[in-house]
Amino acid sequence: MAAAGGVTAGELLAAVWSPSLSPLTAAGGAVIDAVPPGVKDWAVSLFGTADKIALLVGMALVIAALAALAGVVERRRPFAGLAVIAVFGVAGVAAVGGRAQATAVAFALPVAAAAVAALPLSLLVRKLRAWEDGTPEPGQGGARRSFLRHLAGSAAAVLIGGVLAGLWRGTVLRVSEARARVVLPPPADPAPPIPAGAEAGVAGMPPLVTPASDFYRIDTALIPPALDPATWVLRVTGMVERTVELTLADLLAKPLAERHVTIACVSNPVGGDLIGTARWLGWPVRDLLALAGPARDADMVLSTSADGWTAGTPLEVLTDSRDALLAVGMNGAPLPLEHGFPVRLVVPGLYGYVSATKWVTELKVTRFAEDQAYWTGRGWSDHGPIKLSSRIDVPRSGRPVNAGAVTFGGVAWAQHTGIMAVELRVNRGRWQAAELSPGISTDTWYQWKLTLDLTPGQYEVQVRATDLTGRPQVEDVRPVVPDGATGFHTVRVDVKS
Ligand SMILES: Nc1nc2c(c(=O)[nH]1)N[C@H]1C(S)=C(S)[C@@H](COP(=O)(O)O)O[C@H]1N2
Ligand SMILES: [Mo]
Repeated sequence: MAAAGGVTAGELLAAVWSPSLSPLTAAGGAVIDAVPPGVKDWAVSLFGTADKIALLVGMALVIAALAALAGVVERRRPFAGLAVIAVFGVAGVAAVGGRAQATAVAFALPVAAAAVAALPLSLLVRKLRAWEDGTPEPGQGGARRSFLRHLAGSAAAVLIGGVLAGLWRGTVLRVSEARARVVLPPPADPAPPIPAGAEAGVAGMPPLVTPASDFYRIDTALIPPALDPATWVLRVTGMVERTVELTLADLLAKPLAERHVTIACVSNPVGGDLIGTARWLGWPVRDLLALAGPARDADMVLSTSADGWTAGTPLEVLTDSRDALLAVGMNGAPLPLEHGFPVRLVVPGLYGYVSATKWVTELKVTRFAEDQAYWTGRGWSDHGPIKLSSRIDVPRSGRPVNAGAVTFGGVAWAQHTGIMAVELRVNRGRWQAAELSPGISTDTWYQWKLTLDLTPGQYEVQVRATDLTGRPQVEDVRPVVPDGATGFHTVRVDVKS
């Protein structure tokens, strides 16, 4: 029962946090890899297409045998069985280590599973011993009844956990398969080419275009909603001449535009990494809104996600010439589940909390005076234009470097305005112009670099940017609440001789 509890807990946690690699699938994969080819062929010829089932049954038998051993030794000597459980955990970690999809979360799962298994093992064995040690009178049986009650309770928990894990895993797998079948049309309006030299070419800098797997994720969803693309609909409602309904097929048939856009979180501290650039494919929101015909006195669009989260975006920003997109693609693939599959909003120039609704299902045309979005009224401003900022990526703060030519590199952004200049200063000395790479567009971050000659010692290096209207970055240090942090990113550099 304890082993079943541990395995179920591991699978349940995996269903939520690591759908592509659970302890059981890792162990199964490890067994498949370890089996010599001859035995594999023999198994396939014996079980045919039932070879996966056979593997699972085999694993269940091995786990049951080890679990029985754990129970027997735990009954003889307290904690001895826990050692057997620990072996389970270590084997699970080793199995995860051999998998290509291994992540920190996946490594933690077998440990968590073993910890969960340890509890009922020691509890149930203690109850069992109490029952055995006592001299149970017929009809009395307090210890016996207590043992059986705990056994039944554990069984119920395992059953419920198992059903939940199976259902959730099934949904995620089904939606992942549906996502894999989504064919994105080529953009009618392709992304402008990335200008030569946009990559500053400094070793150790994050790439100009952030891979989806490295893209920061911020949302209130404990587990990302798994939406069936076949039944997804977006409704445009509120102060409009006519409500509009859009299916994914409708959306994919529209002339789509592809744009590089850098999105950022309002909670990104100065120098933080809650920011990333992707090539988004989508239909301009202004074209959708034009179909609906917003009322003259409307000034906000309240977008709602499948899980009830909302963002309030100025209507003007969604209808002006910028490419606010109803996005279906990220870096050439359908949106990942965590980034809003099947459809999200991407609005150049606004923090995510007022614009970037993932798993979007409704756009309500309304007024700021009438509707509040999720974070508005929770201490955050109802308007959230991204603040001009810059960051030093290389060298990393506190990482020692060799004396001589030290190359600094980083990014600067002022979405929809663009960057004119980036400067560095050492120990609050004079500002020195960095070499600014071209942005992909004014809607993306710009990379920059500057090589300084530094003698051994400790330095404080700061960066500041100026946008294309000539406005300098704000030096005043302000926190992320209520509408985004300001201040200069400052790093400490240790120059060794
Ligand atoms: N449905 C939903 N969409 C959401 C959020 C959310 O909590 N729920 N968070 C927003 C915030 S605060 C940010 S910064 C961006 C982050 O997008 P990403 O996770 O794709 O990087 O998503 C936005 N869209
Ligand atoms: Mo955010």
